[in-house]
Amino acid sequence: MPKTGSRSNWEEIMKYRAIAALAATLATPALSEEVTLRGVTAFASGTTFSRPFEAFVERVNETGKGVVQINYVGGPEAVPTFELGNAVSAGVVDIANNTTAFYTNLVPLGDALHLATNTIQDQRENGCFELVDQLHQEQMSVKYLARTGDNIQFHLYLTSPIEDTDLSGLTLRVTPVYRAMFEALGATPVQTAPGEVYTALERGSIDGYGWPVQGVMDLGWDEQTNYRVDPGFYQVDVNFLVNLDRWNALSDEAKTVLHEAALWTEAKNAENRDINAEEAARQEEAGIEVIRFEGDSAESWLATAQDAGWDAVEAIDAERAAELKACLVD
Ligand code: 173
Repeated sequence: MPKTGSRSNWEEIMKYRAIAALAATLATPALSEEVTLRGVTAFASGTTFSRPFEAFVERVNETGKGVVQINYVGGPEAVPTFELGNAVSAGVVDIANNTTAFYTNLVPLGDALHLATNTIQDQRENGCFELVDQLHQEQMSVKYLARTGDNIQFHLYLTSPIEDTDLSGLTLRVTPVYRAMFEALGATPVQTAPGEVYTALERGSIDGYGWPVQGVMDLGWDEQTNYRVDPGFYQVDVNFLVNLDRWNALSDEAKTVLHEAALWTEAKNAENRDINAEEAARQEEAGIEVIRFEGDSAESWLATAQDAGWDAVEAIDAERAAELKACLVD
């Protein structure tokens, strides 16, 4: 082959290679594989505190076509309630719907989240979101993606009436949410997953339990419940957590899909006020009577809730507790 021809051939090859390399670079995002995340919820599938996550999954599977999808595996039948924190931390699960009360073993200061009096929208604005995200990343190796449950309070439910805020002599089902408060009021706490509450009531091994205003009917607990104590206290936090390695490996496009669906979900927290009222009416229809503390009793009930709650968080880490309190409490 003539020398010139060989050179031009060589140049052609090099040119082709350069174009091919450039094309490959440009084509990478379009050709990148759709990522599928394994999702698990800490609450029974189809019940109140799984529903926002289920709507989120549906949303992501719609808006994230070709980019990111969530394979919703299920609830505590797939991963036991108090194990889900470890599972998402270790990457056995990629994305979890979980409340801090179920993973205090990993993020003890998470107990501060239900003491918030502002909303997740406020927390995104005032920097609290970053602080909470940082805690989750450092202590649990998860990305804190979203918070649901704003505007929903917790209550004490009972099988027999009480006269005042003294809970001594009562054995009450708790999670870390209620423990400090109920103990401060003299109760004997017994920690169980939600899945064990019905049986505990049926057997008479507990006199009552802590639970939010929503969800009692979903779980059929109204059959074993005679009283709800008002006022409610604290504010539910049910969070979406993504395994940190998995999150970091996602494309920017996939992260955006998840982030936008998170904000979309959080905007729906506003609907909880109406749902609370509907649920309270349904409880009344089901025969659950309200024991309402008024005046000084109400004040001391709520003050004990706040004080005992923050004392417990401060005992874990006073400095960080103060930082959290400054941005979670109005
Ligand atoms: O009572 C509980 O199991 C609990 O702590 C909780 C937290 C958030 C939502 C629902 C229940």
